[in-house]
Amino acid sequence: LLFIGGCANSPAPEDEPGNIVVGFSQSGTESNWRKRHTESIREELAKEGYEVLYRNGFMNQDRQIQDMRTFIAYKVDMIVFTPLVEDGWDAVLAEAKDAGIPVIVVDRHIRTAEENLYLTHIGPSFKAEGNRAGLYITNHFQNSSQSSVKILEMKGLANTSPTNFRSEGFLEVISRDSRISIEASLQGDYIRSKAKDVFRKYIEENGWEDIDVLYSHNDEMTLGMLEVMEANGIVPGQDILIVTIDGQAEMIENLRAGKVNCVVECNPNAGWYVRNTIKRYLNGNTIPNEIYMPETVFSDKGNLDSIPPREY
Ligand code: GYE
Repeated sequence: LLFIGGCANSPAPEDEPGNIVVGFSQSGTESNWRKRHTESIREELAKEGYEVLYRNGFMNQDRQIQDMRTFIAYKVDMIVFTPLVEDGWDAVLAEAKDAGIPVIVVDRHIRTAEENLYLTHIGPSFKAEGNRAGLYITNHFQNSSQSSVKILEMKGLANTSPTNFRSEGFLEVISRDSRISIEASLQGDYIRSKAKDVFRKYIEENGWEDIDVLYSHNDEMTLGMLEVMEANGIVPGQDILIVTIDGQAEMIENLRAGKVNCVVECNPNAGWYVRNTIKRYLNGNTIPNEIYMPETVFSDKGNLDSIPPREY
């Protein structure tokens, strides 16, 4: 079991890496980004010698809650969990707390009625990602004589912090230029086929000629929309300026080919941070409530030759 004491000179006998069991509940496998995120965490925890019990929730919250209950029943030492949505976790987190099992929330944020139901949250700043996407657009049109700039926003899954913050951060920046506005916001749930269908339907009904910019909350949805554009004679990156989030390898190729204009990185490599946090916690260190991961942006206005190789 877990050593929670703060005295560095008297390590508990249980505090041996081989004895630590971590339950890792992932929300799904909807994107290459997510697959890399899962691998990153599993790889790093294995390096530390922790035993990892892994469960995939397949984008079903009830299933994810069931997975966490299984970990509690197994009396794991620690739960790492990447929540599908923001709300609805209070009961299972209280059960983990009663069982004395610390929980680390990774990637998306959660909202709980009671405080201290989990140890910490580790993830990127989704608001900063939205800001960066907005900045690319305001910079791009800064010296243009165009009197209006209309944006189609393809949102990720509702009731998730990346979706809310990516919208909020984006709006915050584009609202500085009164010519720029969101013409339509569609919902693609971070899923390629969903965004493809929703976008196809949108242009069937509204045409696309009014749209100057596509702002897409993730690469998988952008890939689906690129297929629709190409099938409809729209030249992506030219007829419509494209800003997308994540930075999957395939999207970096599209950026180099001029099919998309700006890729805001979302860093999936959470593994090292999770590993380090668990280790520090087991050693009795105080853990901050929020741990941010660094990220950057790649665009046709930057140096395309210096983009680090992608492993996702
Ligand atoms: O951008 C997307 C994935 O929650 C930040 O979820 C994550 C998002 C990521 O499906 O590709």
